[in-house]
Amino acid sequence: MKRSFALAALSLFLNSDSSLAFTGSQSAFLSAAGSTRLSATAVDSDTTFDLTAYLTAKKGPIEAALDASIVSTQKETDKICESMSYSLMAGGKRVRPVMCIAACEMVGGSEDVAMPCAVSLEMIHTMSLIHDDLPAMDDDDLRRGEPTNHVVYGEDVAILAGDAMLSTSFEHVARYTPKDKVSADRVVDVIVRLGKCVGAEGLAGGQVMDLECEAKENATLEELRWIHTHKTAALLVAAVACGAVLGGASDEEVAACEEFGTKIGLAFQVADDILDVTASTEELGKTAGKDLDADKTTYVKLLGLEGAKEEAKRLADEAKAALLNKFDAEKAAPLLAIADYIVNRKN
Ligand code: GRG
Repeated sequence: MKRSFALAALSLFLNSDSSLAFTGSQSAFLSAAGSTRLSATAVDSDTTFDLTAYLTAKKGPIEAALDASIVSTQKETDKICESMSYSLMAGGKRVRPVMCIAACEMVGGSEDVAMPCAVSLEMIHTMSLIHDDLPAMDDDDLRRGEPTNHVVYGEDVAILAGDAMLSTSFEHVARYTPKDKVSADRVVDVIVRLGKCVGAEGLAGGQVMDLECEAKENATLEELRWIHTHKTAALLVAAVACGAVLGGASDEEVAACEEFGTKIGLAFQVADDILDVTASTEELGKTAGKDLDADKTTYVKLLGLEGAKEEAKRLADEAKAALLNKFDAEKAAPLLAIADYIVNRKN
């Protein structure tokens, strides 16, 4: 019971601006979440961790860093910067930035070291949403509870805003990662990881395979796993691995983060497929039931609703086990709690 309060409060927190997060009954709701006892059933991660407090502490700095990251410096750039900021600041749960910072802190690094990368990750994620919503892709007119970028700015500007946000993400992490705290080698490693997770072995490759499978009558579970390992999990892998690299992790620690990211990234997608059939458009901030209506191959279609729920839980347990293989539960507590949130989220 206590845990479901925490999850609902977390969902509220992650999707509301700071003025909404602590008002009236919502405030009571958040404090009811209080200190959440996280007890992973299949792995030995019994620990007490206040996820709501952790996220409350992270939300302000992340939103401020995102807001400051796109600035028009001349009137000629006003339009494209407005279009970029429109989608970047439209809300969103900020899962990837939080995971990057949590991984950095887990290995002994600090928030400021990971923040430029956290911003880059959210830029990459947001640009992928802008392009995903285009008529040539998923053709959607609602995202994060607002009209999609191309609906407001037109297809031409939306494509260019996505392109600009992608290149700005690389500029941002290279320019602003503190040089006195992180070696140039580690920054290059991070840039390589970000580049890889966007390209043919990441979001873009996963999306192409997704489009190919849409045209197929019966895509297999193996094909679905390939698609989402690349389209969805790759960016979550990059988030935790880059955070760990920036925090000074060893190769073995980074490898544990990669395994965690792959499993929890797939679990994230299974949860997304479940929400497509169980949540409303209002709850999701995007069109609900779209995959179902299109008879798209999803985890729910292949495994059934209960089977998909079991798959999500199995993947989350394996993700947590991978982390606990290398880190003690105290240090890993934020990422373990976020893993639970990812499979139990309401949007
Ligand atoms: C990256 C070059 C390049 C092109 C983009 C369109 C495309 C290629 C890829 C699609 C990527 C995509 C939309 C994957 C789905 C991932 C997913 C489950 C998104 C939802 O993420 P949430 O729930 O969203 O974190 P919020 O709005 O909360 O941030």
